Amino acid sequence: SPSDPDLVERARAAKAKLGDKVFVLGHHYQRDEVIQFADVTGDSFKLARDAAARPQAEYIVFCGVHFMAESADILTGDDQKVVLPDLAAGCSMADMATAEQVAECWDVLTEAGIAEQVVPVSYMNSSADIKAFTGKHGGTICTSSNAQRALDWAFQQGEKVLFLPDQHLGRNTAVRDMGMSLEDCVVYNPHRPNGGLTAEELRAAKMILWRGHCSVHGRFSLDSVNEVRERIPGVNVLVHPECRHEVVAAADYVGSTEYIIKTLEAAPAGSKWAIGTELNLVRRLANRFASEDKEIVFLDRTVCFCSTMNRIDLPHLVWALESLAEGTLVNRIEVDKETEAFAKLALERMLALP
Ligand code: CIZ
Ligand code: SF4
Repeated sequence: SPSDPDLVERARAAKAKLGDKVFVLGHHYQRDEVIQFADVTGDSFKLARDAAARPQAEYIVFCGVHFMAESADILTGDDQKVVLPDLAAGCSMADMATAEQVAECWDVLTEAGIAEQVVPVSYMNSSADIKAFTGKHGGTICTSSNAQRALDWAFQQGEKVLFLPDQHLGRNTAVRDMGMSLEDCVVYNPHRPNGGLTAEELRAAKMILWRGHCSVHGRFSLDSVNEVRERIPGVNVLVHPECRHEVVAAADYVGSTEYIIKTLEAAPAGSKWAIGTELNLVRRLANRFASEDKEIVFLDRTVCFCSTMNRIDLPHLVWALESLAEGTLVNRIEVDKETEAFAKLALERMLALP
């Protein structure tokens, strides 16, 4: 739906008034009405780095979700203030691993006598607290583009990996990309005593997967893949590694949002694609490539937008920009110094991955 012209004008005016003082980041999963005001678009890690490369921007308006704004605060300078236009824009996956639960898990691993062999690897989609836990215990962060390199590194440091918080990315990387078996993986459920695992099971496992998942990508099913193949003969199925293992196993191509975009850019005219990632991005790509005769459809028509990503809408963006233009700092996301230092350690290990 087209954006309200009055709001478009107000966003434009507030942004013009702020000039170089503001830098607007737009995650690939944001609405079109918001993306039109983004100075740069990307995945969460690329955006955090883009913000850090703009030290003259005093205000970083992050159109994305809470953990992304935290990551941007961690990677940007102290005098750069990160603003999240709606504080209710969280991520259900990141919320599935709290600091208390992860500390309890570490106690369970200690009790089982294996904590010293375990290296934590945490997906970018996690809170600053979880990133700090990871840094403190010798682990690294990963994205969906470098998860395999992160795991290779981790298995040089220790015998086992605790993968947080997305079980699917952890399992898909271990099994699909690294040749481990499903039996090498166990799932730690933070809502069950001892994670629902015996000490023997923990000792036998190579990958201890946290029981988290994405509420959007986790909804694509094997039926989604089978149905789209029947409906569109010759279709290429391209999915994000946050999808379930059976979906990834049945897909033709698997990769991060940046990989999905590059794959479609390079796709030949006349090709057909079913994409398993967030709907705002899939719709934009379908429109963008329609003129090049590439047919792009959403993998499963019953799956919806990421509801928390969609909380950032044009009214919230206008409110944030106008407040900043009037000199009022609103919705600042600020990670405390100690958390920031350990989280940064984990992020720096990722940056140093071979
Ligand atoms: O699923 C998400 O939220 C992704 C892909 C986030 C990111 O890292 O950009
Ligand atoms: Fe979180 Fe999934 Fe939404 Fe990404 S798409 S912000 S992982 S709930």
